[in-house]
Amino acid sequence: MTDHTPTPPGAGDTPDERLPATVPQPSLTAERFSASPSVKATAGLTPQRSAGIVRQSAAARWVGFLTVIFVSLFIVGYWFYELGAPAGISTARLQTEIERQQVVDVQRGYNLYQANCARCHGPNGLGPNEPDAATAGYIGPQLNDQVKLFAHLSEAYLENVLTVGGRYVCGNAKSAMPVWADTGNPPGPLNYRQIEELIAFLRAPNNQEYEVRNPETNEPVIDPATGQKKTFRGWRDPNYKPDPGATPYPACYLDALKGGGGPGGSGAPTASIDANAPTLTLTAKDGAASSGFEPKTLEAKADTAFTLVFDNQDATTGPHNVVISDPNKTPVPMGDTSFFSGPAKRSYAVPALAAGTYSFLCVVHPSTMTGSLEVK
Ligand code: HEC
Ligand SMILES: [Cu+2]
Repeated sequence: MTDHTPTPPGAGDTPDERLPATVPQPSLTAERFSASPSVKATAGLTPQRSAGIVRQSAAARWVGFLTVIFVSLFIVGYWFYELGAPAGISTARLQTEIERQQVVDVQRGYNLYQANCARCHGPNGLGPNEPDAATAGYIGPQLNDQVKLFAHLSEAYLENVLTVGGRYVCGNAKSAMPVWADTGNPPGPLNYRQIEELIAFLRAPNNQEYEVRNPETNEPVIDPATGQKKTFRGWRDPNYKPDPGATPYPACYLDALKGGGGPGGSGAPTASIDANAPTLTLTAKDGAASSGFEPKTLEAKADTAFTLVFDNQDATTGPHNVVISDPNKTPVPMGDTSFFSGPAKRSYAVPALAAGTYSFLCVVHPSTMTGSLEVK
């Protein structure tokens, strides 16, 4: 290999011979690419390249199609998620959220009620009709009453009562019920959330069961007797409808207790006062809610009707009334025994009573304002 070795013949002596054999120009036959011949000519696409384009654009259309399907399904799915699927399959997301919040409010309202209101309105909201009213002396009116809950104890009314205090109820400036809302004048102890929670509890339906939660830890409270979670129900019957002819509940609950319909009234017609009948007098001095009636013992003659005069001189501790119960704890009919605020006097016609020991009490203050009536 010292000198020039001749190139073997046919191995591209000339540049021309080294070029690959020219591919004959294809005739573009694919019907689908029937662009004008001039375009085809300038594009100069090979069949492979055209086939590639066909495949590519088909894939692109698939991608587009699937994207549209995906987005549409997503919209439909989200629609149902947000607004609730038909036929009750699922509830709207916001509705579910509202219900959950409602339950939390009712549970907190229950604790607020037990801590602040139960001592006057009773743990069950029955006020003077609570089973232990005689010893506990609940002075607040009954709240757990379908007639009241139906329209009278509306959200707006409750908010006003809790903001203004008991004087909002019957206009009694000396009402025993204080202001609760911190927006009141003077400000009460509860903030606006607590007021909302209380209202949620007072208006909670009685067809739903709620867990009692520990106010501090928010853990469910376990009943030691049963080992089960403690629960409570709302008060309001959502299906309650007053009688069509019934008069709406009066603005002031005292009016509803008038006319013998109230506690102890027993619906007896008011007997007219006999001027010649003997008279007994009961007095409620200022602060009678704690000091009670004077005197604590009355004496009456057996089988003789008499007039009971109730001299309510108490201008500070709220309305009072007086009812007499026979030895079997049955109220003695003596007319309208509704509460009234002092100073004022009322007289009751008490019918002839058989001998025995009777009791009298103020339904608003049954633990302190009580005494006995000896009929001999
Ligand atoms: C110190 C006793 C007392 C406490 C505590 C109390 N209340 Fe009252 N409440 C009353 C009295 C008394 C009335 C009647 C008002 C009047 O005659 O002046 C009343 C009236 C009401 C009324 C109006 C009832 C009606 O028929 O219109 C509502 C509602 C009420 N209270 C809710 C509550 C709530 C809720 C709480 C707890 C935050 C509460 N009360 C705590 C004594 C109390
Ligand atoms: Cu009283």
